Amino acid sequence: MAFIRSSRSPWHPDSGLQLPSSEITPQEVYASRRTWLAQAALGSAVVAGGGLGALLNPAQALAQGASGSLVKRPGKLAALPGVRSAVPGAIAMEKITAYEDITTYNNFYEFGTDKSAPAENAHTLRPRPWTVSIEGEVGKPLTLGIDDLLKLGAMEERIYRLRCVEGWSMVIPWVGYSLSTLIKRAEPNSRAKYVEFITLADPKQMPGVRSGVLDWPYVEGLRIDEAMHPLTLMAFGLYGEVLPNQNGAPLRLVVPWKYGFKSAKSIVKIRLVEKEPVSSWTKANRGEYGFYSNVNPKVDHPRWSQASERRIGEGGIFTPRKATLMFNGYEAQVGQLYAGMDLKKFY
Ligand SMILES: Nc1nc2c(c(=O)[nH]1)N[C@H]1C(S)=C(S)[C@@H](COP(=O)(O)O)O[C@H]1N2
Ligand SMILES: [Mo]
Repeated sequence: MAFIRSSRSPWHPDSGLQLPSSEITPQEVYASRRTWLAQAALGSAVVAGGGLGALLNPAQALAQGASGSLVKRPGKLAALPGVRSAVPGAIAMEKITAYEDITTYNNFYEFGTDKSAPAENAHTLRPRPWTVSIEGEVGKPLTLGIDDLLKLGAMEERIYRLRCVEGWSMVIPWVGYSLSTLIKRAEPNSRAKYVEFITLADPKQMPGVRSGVLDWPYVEGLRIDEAMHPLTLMAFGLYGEVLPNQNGAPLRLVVPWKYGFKSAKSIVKIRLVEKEPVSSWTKANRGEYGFYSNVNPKVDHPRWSQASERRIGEGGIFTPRKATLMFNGYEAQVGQLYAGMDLKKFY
């Protein structure tokens, strides 16, 4: 049974989270408030010493001190221990999508192209044992096992919007740490301008890779500054528990300001490279899926508008669509990465 212990509980002035009041007892609220006050002091100390000061406002600084998961664990999979709060700006003030929706409406073409196929088929994926190698333009090439990867950084809960290029979205409470924590270990050299992510493509575990729908393995890429941005998450879990297979177990990328396909699942290799990597989706259709693929309501997909989105789990076809936000709502944090770039050309 997970308790709600966080600065974002209902008394918090800018809480937008919809926590059912039945889940919060007065004792928990009291305990939470004390934790919050204690952690707030700690939070500002961390902030003063860290490199993130410029991104902070006071409410965010307080939020940074939260400890424990904001969401109630579904109790389906193993809990991830020691979950703490997020980096500034990493909590969407919106209703969190239900676990059921997050885990049954998926894109993971290695298990089939229907939205329900990953949940139905991904039981054959074996998330253990698992290794990830980091290679290329690095001083210290590394291969790490999943247990070492889990211990490499402090586990943070980050409630991010996920916006698929197809026009739907969710709000997902991921658990993980900044990708930069992992990449720094390999000591990238000055030629490391981009990062390429290579995912598992094993036909024995993944029936979909026998189809030619994409060029396997699924490959994605980021510019090095995008990869090192504090919001870029190496996710190991969601809803306080390890990742369900269909969501990219045992570890997947989450880049919240880009269309969902940039967030590669079930990663086995990370390569630091000099040239812009060609992702599987760009290879499949260069005109429709660019390297940057930043969420942008003003740049339409060739076949549909990107101005609005359908929030999964919130109503049916008669429910009004939500306006899509520039950089998926993370413009304050990431906008400066693209200063001076023509975002219509570099989509
Ligand atoms: N390896 C791999 N990663 C992938 C995909 C995929 O098909 N294979 N689909 C992408 C797309 S299009 C989206 S929208 C997100 C969906 O993540 P979710 O199912 O956890 O919501 O995963 C991305 N990562
Ligand atoms: Mo997507």
